[in-house]
Amino acid sequence: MVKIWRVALAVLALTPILAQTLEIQDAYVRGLPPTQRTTAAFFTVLNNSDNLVELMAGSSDAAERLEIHSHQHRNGMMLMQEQASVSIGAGESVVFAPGGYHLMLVNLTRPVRDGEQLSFSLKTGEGDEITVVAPIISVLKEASATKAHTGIHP
Ligand SMILES: [Cu+2]
Repeated sequence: MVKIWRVALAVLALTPILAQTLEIQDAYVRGLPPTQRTTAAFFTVLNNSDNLVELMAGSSDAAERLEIHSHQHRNGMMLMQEQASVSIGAGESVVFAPGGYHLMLVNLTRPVRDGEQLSFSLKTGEGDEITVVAPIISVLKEASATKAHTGIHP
């Protein structure tokens, strides 16, 4: 029993700290016709650590740059605003979803075809980086209620 415990500790010690801190769930990238230069990625981020984490955009080989955006309703208009970072409290999660926070992939360097995969990274204020491999799902397959609310752009 003691021996097994030691092995478990050794495995924990080898696990990258970031993997224990941030967990990305249900990630997908919106698939669009090849004429589109920009798309968005959606996911849920869990902060499993005991500290507040500042989440920031990383990079992707499928786009020139990544930006975190929020949506705000102001005077009946919906505005997208770039966010330098998103704060995630200890033990809390933040949902990136159509109509809310989203990760914009700006100036796509390749088509985002339904059924394929794409990788992008996210960074933390501490300088850690986490890479996410996400499926591309055509905008035509997203819930119709979501599309009616947001149009082709997130
Ligand atoms: Cu946006």
